Amino acid sequence: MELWLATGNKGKVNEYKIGLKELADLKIFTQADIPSFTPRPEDGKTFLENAQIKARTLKAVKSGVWVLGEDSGLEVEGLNNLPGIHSARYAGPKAADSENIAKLLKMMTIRPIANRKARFVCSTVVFTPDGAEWHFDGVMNGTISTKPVGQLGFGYDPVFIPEGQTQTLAELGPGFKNQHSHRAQALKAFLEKLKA
Ligand code: ITT
Repeated sequence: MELWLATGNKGKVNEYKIGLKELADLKIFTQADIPSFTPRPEDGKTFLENAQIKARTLKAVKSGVWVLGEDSGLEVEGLNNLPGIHSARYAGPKAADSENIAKLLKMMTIRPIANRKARFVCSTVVFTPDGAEWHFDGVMNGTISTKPVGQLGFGYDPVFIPEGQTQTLAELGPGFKNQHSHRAQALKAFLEKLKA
């Protein structure tokens, strides 16, 4: 099975490789394997619309193979669900993960926010080799810590404490994340559909 991931995020790619490792004959490629590939602007209004934009853009140049696009992000209740679909660029167009985290923690102190409940959301769009479009979603609930802790993972992992845990995702690491994350849930649904 040849699967093309419509992402430029290496953290996501690592998690897809782990989450799909039970597929023995799987070969994973990404948009980076096409030197001329230019991603389209993510101007959708929802995670699903943006995942469709990513998957459709790659499918336009890679037909007859499996293509997967994913849009994900962090919704913080006390910030009216921001950064949401803007998670990757919360602190600016080329923001590093550390800058996005710094902005998030600052936003939560400008007007002290008691409600630190948050969720990671993942929306995936898969095109089968014959062009059918499948959707798989996942959500992981948790809270935002007061400071970044841990070195593992990517994005907002250092400030996200999953429900029922006392450590951040960046401390818990891939063993936990690839069982329980928003992305892991979407991947499990994809694997189930493949087996059906
Ligand atoms: P692609 O669009 O190329 O896939 P991206 O990083 O821009 O890469 P998104 O637009 O889907 O991807 O933005 C997702 C952002 O949400 C990501 O950059 C992180 O900041 C955050 N995020 C999503 N999943 C995460 C996770 O599992 N752990 C930590 N942060 C995550």
